[in-house]
Amino acid sequence: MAEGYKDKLVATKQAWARAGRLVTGKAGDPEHDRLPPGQRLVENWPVLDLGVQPAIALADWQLTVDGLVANPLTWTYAELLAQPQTEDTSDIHCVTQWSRYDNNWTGVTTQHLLNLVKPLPSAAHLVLHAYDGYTTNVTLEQFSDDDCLIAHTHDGAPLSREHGGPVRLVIPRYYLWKSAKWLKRIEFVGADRPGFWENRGYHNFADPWLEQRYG
Ligand SMILES: Nc1nc2c(c(=O)[nH]1)N[C@H]1C(S)=C(S)[C@@H](COP(=O)(O)O)O[C@H]1N2
Ligand SMILES: [Mo]
Repeated sequence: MAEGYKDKLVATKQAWARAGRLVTGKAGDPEHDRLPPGQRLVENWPVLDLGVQPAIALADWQLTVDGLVANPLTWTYAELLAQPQTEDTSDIHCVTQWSRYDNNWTGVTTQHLLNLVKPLPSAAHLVLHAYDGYTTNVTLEQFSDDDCLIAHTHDGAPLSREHGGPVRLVIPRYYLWKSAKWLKRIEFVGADRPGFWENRGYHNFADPWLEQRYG
């Protein structure tokens, strides 16, 4: 594991995944409920990561989008801001059983990005790479959700370093470990490639309404 990672915390969470901790076994109904099964509402915003919170100056931040796309690209922070900006409010759900309502995000929609890079027909999966070495995987379909943002602003303020600033992914329909903080690279691939937590017992798809905590 990379230097500075909280190895003990990772081992504990991996053991919880093996033991199926925190699973209630109930299915939720997003049509009628707001809180997915087994979750409790928090007003604060907990910080969870591997213990390495990279400091990336705005002048140094870059996002590379590559792999199976017709038009790979790299954005500087200024180039990200020069794209059409979208504001969206969504709830976030963490696998460690807390949910936080009404997070107001500003950023670039993944739909806009997809229109620019044009995934090849073979690009069914994505790997999100972060500046701390973290990775997580999503399907192209998950990534295409209209509330999925490459976000730089939260509740009107620049996203703080501890929560993934300058830029993180926000994919609110899935457990929060899919929302890569300190986003560095979006790689389009043909075959699914599980990421950091998916390789340690977390569910590959991570739908909180189906309580897909572990898989
Ligand atoms: N780059 C990176 N992104 C990450 C993580 C991480 O360790 N590194 N942890 C994930 C996990 S497990 C969670 S629960 C959320 C926590 O986001 P927050 O600290 O903003 O609440 O970030 C996710 N994204
Ligand atoms: Mo997490």
